[in-house]
Amino acid sequence: MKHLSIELYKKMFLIRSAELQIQEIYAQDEMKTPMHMSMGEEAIVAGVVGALNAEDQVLGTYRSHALYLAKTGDTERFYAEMFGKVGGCARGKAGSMHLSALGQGLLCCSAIVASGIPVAMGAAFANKYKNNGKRVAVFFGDGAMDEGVFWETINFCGLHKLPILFICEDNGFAVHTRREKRQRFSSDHQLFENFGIKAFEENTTDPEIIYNTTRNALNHLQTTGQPCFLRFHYYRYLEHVGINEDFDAGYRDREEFLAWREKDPLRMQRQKLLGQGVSLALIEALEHEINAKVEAGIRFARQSSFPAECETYQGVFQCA
Ligand SMILES: Cc1ncc(C[n+]2csc(CCOP(=O)(O)OP(=O)(O)O)c2C)c(N)n1
Repeated sequence: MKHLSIELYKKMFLIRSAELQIQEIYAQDEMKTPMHMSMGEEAIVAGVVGALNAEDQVLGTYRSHALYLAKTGDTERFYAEMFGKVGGCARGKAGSMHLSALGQGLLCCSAIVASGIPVAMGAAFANKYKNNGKRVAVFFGDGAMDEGVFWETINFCGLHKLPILFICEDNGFAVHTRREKRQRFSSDHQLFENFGIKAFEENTTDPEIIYNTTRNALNHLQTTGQPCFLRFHYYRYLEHVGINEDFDAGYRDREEFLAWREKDPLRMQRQKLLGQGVSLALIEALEHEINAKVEAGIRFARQSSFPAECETYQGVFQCA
């Protein structure tokens, strides 16, 4: 139990530490890619990825720094991609919004809302066909549920009992529009049951609750073959895109943020570890080690070169 608490804290600390560095560096204009920051959602990604096996596959959105870091633990290819360098996970061509790590099961991330969802269905279909035991978890925001392709995919996956978890990282906003102004439905259980999909929901910043909910969903998948839909609520700390706060933009209140910030996943988990008797010295040593890994990633990225011009059309789809 203590081991799990520490492992989840390490995943979350890596994500937060890496993004704090981005916040500092981005202002210097060394990174040209748009930034959709994960700050506030660390517990979801840490808990879900922590519950999956290493060979399981994940797909994400343009807001996937957390997913990449939790699934791979890598900082070098991560930062090199942010800097647009050849050492990056996509040789500097993808930027922050299209991270991938095929060898570690991160199949793709995409800037087109909901576009990863049918791709995840294809991966789950292939896994079932090959009978290889791999599960797929596809991450998306509540805004992706406004897209028709989400419902087509839900229908097909429910019908064919594909081994897939739908992970909705629900921050209640699509850019600046609240969910209540976009969606008529509110309760998931009946809705998804009609498609043969079991729904779970948690409103928590505790990664262990998210871990356990995901384990329950995986057990359900294992025993019934039914795909699962998991809605996890969180609060986006920063603006939709960018590294700043936006509480003066008029679509949300700072008070809302402060209430969530009280339950900040990093602070809560650190307190939990201390309460479990983990020494402050050990926690600080882990944090120090992770910060060093983050700094090493940034050094690697700065030393990596920009792709040569002749690489422009390599590794990308081209029309004849
Ligand atoms: C198909 C499509 N429509 C619109 C956009 C513009 N857009 C980018 S992000 C976004 C909101 C998505 O909100 P959500 O899915 O809740 O994710 P979040 O940004 O909150 O993580 C929109 C409408 C897009 N990228 N793709």
